[in-house]
Amino acid sequence: MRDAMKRGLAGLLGAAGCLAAELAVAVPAYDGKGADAPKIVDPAAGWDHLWKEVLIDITIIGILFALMTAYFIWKYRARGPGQEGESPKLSPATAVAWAVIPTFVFLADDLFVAANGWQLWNAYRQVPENRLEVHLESGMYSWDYTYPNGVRTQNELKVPAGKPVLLRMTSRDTLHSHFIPDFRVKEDSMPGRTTYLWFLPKEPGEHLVTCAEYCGVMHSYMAGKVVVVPEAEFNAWYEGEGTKLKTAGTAGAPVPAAAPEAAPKSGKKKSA
Ligand SMILES: [Cu+2]
Repeated sequence: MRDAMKRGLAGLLGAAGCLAAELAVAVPAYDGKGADAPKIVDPAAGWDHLWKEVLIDITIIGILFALMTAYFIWKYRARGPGQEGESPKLSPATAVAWAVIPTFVFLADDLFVAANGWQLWNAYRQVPENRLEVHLESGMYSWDYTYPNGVRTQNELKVPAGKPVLLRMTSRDTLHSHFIPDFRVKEDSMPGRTTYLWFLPKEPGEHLVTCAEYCGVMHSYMAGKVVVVPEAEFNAWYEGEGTKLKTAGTAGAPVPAAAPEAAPKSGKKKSA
């Protein structure tokens, strides 16, 4: 019986070792263009990585618990009519070990996941220097983007592939949440405050934008898209639209500056 208990505890410790080794992997970095381009830590890749870690961990923990429970049910079963099964007589030290060791094993795993989550959160808040910065005003029920040259679009954010995009966001009415599932980013926008999010579109393509904060009866229709195009195509569009604005003499008002408390820190911790 003692041996069985020891084997159980050894199994738990072994599983803890596996979890620790698997969790020690750092958030993967995205290799930017060119050898001397600064490495951009892509939060989307980190998000996927962390999500996989959580799935692996809860699977290992779940299987471990199920196996041990099944084993104990079988081992201490009733062996005849009128018999209720026989539980082991534990010494105080063994009883304490059974309570404390599993608790710390799984707490340790929680702390590893939390530490990786903290690292990932920092990657989400560290905006790369070389970025396209777009102002977003959300409202019932549209996403209104303003580019640095005054060009405005609605419900469609056109961006170049391979360049980080920073959105400085506010709202003209109530709370909204700008959610781009493919880029694993979601951030609230609200009146009187500027919030921000950034993402790294790598390849040309289209990605859904949706509102993730119930904002009114048409909330579910508040959808848009991010259109990622090759850099040359983006530049041609951007300059073309800018020229049209200048010619028409209706260039948009300057993009409002971000509120100081919302100013994102750059990769080098300078204020943006
Ligand atoms: Cu909304």
